[in-house]
Amino acid sequence: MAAFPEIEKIRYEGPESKNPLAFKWYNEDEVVEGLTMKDHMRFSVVYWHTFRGNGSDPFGAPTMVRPWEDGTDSVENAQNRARVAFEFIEKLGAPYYAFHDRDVAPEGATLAESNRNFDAVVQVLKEEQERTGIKLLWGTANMFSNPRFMHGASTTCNADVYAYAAAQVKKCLEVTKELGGENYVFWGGREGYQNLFNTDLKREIDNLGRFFHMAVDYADKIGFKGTFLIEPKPKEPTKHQYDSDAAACINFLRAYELTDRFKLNIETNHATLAGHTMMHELDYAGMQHLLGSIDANTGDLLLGWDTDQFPTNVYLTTEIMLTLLKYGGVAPGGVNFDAKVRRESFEPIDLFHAHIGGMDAFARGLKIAAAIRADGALADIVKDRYESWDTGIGAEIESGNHNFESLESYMLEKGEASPNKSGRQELIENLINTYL
Ligand code: XLS
Ligand code: NI
Ligand code: NI
Repeated sequence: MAAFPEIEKIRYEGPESKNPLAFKWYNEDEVVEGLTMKDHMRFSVVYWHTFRGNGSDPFGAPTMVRPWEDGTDSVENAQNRARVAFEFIEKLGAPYYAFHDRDVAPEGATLAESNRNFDAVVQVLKEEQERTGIKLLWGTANMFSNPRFMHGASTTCNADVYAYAAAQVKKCLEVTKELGGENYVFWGGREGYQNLFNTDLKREIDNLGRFFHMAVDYADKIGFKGTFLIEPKPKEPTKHQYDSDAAACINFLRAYELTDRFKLNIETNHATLAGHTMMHELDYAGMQHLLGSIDANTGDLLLGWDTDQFPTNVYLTTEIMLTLLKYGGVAPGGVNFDAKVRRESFEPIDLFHAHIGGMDAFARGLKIAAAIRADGALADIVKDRYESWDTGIGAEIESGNHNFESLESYMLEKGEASPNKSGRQELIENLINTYL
């Protein structure tokens, strides 16, 4: 039985359409900079918020109305939910999805039982992938919800829990491979600390590096070729997460010699929690060739936590798409909506409104970013700003032909530096608004 019988496949109707269940901007076959919108964005629906989010918050009970749920945590209910998930993703027209092991199947009393439950649901996921052509963008293991992970998983003080986490990632890698997953994500849900007095920082981070090497070794053993992605986040649930931002993750990856297999999955709300913009995090990862994928959402200026709202701000999506285009696109990553409907938006149809809005916001961002690039005015301003490096002393320095002594002689002879040019920030901000 269909879960959304009254909803047909969401179609592109153009900006003039008043139909809330149609795309106004996302036209999957439309070609922008030589690639279809579908291939530019590689949209992905998350299993956890969209099919497991129940609307509870620290102050209140679940609110979501999900008529397909039978109220139990059985494998049968999980299998049925998987079919509902694919009906939703198919009607939406997103090419990818992403999951945690424990979102898709119930945890059992033992690891072996959890693995059996997982396999039973994976069978349905596989059938549904084959039926619809929807693909797995990435898998990940939930190593933060169960109480055993209170001190962390790969950074825990309890070696048994570390072993449990390893076994869980091993299984999740096997499943991700079986389902053709294109990436594998590590978000360090409790990999951090609440208090440094009880924490052996070096031991925890060394063990984290060791854990990732074991993951790479096992991937090689089973022939999993997907990219590993670390998802930076500075806090929540711990007060300090080790993978706090792009720069911290990149330093870790280099120190533990993991940059050949790992990239970053950058999430908007995590960037803002870290005191950065999404554009900063993307640019930082991109310039180090470590930009792997994005978790698309947004926070709220008035709320200080990871609210995971759907992105609707076109200025934000323009910044994101401009930066993704700058680094050659997001593939083999994607634009994964790690976002949830508000607890007051409790009806199933709200899931459609939310995703349609996010996809349209990104489609507009893509078109605006492409227009900015085609026009070239912004690029010209930046080029002009750095013009002193293109010839003369700048070019000589950049080719490695100077040292402190030679630069001192240069400046002693010249006496004073050439005058600065205006940064033109306001002009640039006005210019960006002309494309919106
Ligand atoms: C939590 C993270 C999480 C990861 C997957 O804040 O965003 O949802 O994306 O474990
Ligand atoms: Ni998040
Ligand atoms: Ni995320």
